[in-house]
Amino acid sequence: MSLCLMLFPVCPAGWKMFSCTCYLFSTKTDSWENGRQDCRDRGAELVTIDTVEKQEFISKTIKADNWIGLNDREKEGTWKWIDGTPLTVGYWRTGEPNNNGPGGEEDCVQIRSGVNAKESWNDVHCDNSLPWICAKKPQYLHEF
Ligand SMILES: [Ca+2]
Ligand SMILES: [Ca+2]
Ligand SMILES: [Ca+2]
Repeated sequence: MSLCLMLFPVCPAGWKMFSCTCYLFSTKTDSWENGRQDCRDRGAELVTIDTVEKQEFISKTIKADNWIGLNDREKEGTWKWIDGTPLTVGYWRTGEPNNNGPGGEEDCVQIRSGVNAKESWNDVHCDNSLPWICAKKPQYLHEF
């Protein structure tokens, strides 16, 4: 059993637990920045997807295209997670990222629903209105 599970992790009501992280799938839609702010207001951040297991969990949970915490706003073509970590493994759709859409420059990333989990990311305009996914660590009933 993992250390996390031995400490009895709990997520707030309405959040889902996966791999010792709590996830909130928003029901509202807004810009990437406003989604990010909503996560921060909840003591969380837009989700970082750093394992294929997380990618698959999120992919099968979402019912619509959702914001994730990845962007190239600072330097075009340099993808970073919200904590500044560079992207190592991405699950892009064929032809993406293309920085090229009807909204103009595409610097924020959506995970698409209803497509192959390993090919589901697309860069889109940051002002598009999408639901978003927040993530944070659980609280523990047993603290050392
Ligand atoms: Ca750009
Ligand atoms: Ca871009
Ligand atoms: Ca794109």
